[in-house]
Amino acid sequence: APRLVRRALISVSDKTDLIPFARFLADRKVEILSTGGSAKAIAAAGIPVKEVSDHTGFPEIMDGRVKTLHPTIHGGILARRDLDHHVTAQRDHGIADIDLVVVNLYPFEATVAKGADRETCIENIDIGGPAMIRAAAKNHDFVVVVTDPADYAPVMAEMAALGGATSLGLRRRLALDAYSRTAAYDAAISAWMAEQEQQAFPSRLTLAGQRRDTLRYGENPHQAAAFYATAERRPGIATAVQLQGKELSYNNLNDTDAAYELVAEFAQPAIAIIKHANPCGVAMDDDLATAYRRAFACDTVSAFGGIIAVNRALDAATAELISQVFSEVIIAPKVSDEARAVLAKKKNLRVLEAGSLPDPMAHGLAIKTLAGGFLAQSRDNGRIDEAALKVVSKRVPSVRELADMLFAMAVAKHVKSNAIIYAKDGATVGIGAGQMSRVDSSRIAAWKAAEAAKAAGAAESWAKGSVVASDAFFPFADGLLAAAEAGATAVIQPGGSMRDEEVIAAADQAGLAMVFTGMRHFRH
Ligand code: 93A
Repeated sequence: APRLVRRALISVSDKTDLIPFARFLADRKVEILSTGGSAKAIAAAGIPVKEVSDHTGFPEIMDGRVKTLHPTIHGGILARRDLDHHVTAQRDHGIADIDLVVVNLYPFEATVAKGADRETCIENIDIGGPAMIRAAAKNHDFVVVVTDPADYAPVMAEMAALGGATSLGLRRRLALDAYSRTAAYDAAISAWMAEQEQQAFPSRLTLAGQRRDTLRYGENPHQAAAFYATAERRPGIATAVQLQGKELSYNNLNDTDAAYELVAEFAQPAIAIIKHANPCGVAMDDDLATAYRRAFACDTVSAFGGIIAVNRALDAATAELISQVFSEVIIAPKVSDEARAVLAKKKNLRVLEAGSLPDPMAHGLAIKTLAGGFLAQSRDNGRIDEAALKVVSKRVPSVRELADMLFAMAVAKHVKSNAIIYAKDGATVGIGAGQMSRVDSSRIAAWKAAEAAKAAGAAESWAKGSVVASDAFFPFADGLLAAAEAGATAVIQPGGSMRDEEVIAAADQAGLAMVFTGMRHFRH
C-alpha cells in the first residue's frame, strides 16, 4: 500500500542532484535529518534541516565513525508500523518514524582506484551507511531506500502523483537495488583485502557469491581455485551433497555440472557421460540401465574416467553397470540404499546426491572471465519448441526422425561449438565437438560413429539411419553433405545462413529431411 513520507534521513557522500531533491521534500513538509557534510550542503541552500546529532541527542564521535549508529535512527527505520509492541517501544524510547532513507556510501571503490594508501582505504569503508541502507531495505513494507541519485527523479515523480506517498512496488524495487549495492560494496572490500593479502585469486572473484569450498588446485595444479555458490540457489551442483569418494576437483565440478545440466533436459530416464566438459555419450530410454548401456556404446574409449549424470534416482542395477568402468564422479537426484551399497565398493568414486534436477528453463547468470574483466550473460535456457520447427526440405521428417532431432539438438546445446551430433532412437551415436570448422566437427562425429560401430562388431556405421543436429547453421553445403555421406537421413539446424538456399538444395538432392529451429546454441 502507498506510504506517506513524513521524515527523511539524508546522508550522502556523492551530493549530485541532492539540493533539488531536498528542496522537493522540504516543500512537501517532509522533515529532513542529515549528517555533517550533507546537512551543511542542504542548509547552505536555505533548506530546513536537522542534524542527526540533534535528533538523537548524541554527538558524532571518532571522526564520524559513529554518527548514525544509534537506536533512535535504527529504531526509526526498522519499526514495523503495524505492530503494537513496536509502536509502544518507539513511544517508550522517543523514537520517531524515518520513512525515507537517502544514503550513498563512502567512495571506497574510487578511493582504491585512485591508489590511495591503506589507511585512507580503510577509512573509506562505510559502516553506518550500509547499516541504514540494509535496515531500510529490510523494512521496505514501510520505508523507501534510495542509494543512487538517479533514483531521486522516480521517487519525486511518484510522491508527486500519490500525494507525498510511495508505492510498495517502487519500495521493493529500490530495496532490491539497495541490497545489490551493499553486496557489491562488500565484494569490492573483500577483493581489495584479498589483493592486500597477495591472494589475487580466489577471493577476488567474490562477485556477491559465497565461497563453498577451497579446492586443492584449479584446472591445472599451478592454479589456485575455489568453488563459490552465488545467491542464485539453483538446484544442481551447488546444492549437491557428496556421499562418498575423493575430494572433488575443479575439473570434476565443472564436468559434473555440465553432465547434470544436460540430463535435466530430458523427461525420460536419461544418462550422460562427460569428458572435458563435453558429452561422449548421451541416451534416454525406458530405464537408466538401458540408457547407460547405449550412452556408453557411443564412445567406449572416451567413457573411461568419465563423469556420469542421471536424471532419475540411481538404482542398484545401473550402479552395478556403471561400476564396471572406471569413472570419476556420479551425480543423481537420489541414490537408492542398494545403489549406495554397490558404489561403496569403489572407495574413490565420488558420488553426489543433488536432491533435485536443475531447471533447464531457469534464468541465471553465466560468467566468463577475460583479462581484466568478465563477461556476464543470461544462461542458455532456450528450448526448441516442436511447434516452431520449420520443415524446409521437400521430404517431411518421420515421427521417429523428429523425436531424434529434438533429442540431438538438446544434446548439441551442451556440446562445445562447433557441435555436430548424430543420434538414433534417443541415443547419441557420434559427437563432434569444439572444432574451428563445422565440416571438421561433422567429419569427426561421422568417424566416431563408424569407429564405435566397428568396435562393437557392427556391419555398418552407427550414423547409418541417424539424424544430425548442428548447434549453428551450416554456412556451406559441405558439412551437410558429410552427414549425408555418413548415412544420416535428417538434419536439424537453426538456419539463417546467407547460403540457406544452397544448403536446402543439397539436402533435397541427398534426399534428406531438414528442419530449421531459428535458435542457435553456441557454447564456448
Ligand atoms: O563512518 S561511518 O561508517 N559511521 C556512521 O555512523 C555513518 N553514518 C553515515 N559512515 C557513516 N555514514 C556515511 O557518511 C554515509 O553513508 C555517507 O556516505 C556519509 C555522509 O557523510 P556526510 O553527511 O558527513 O557527508
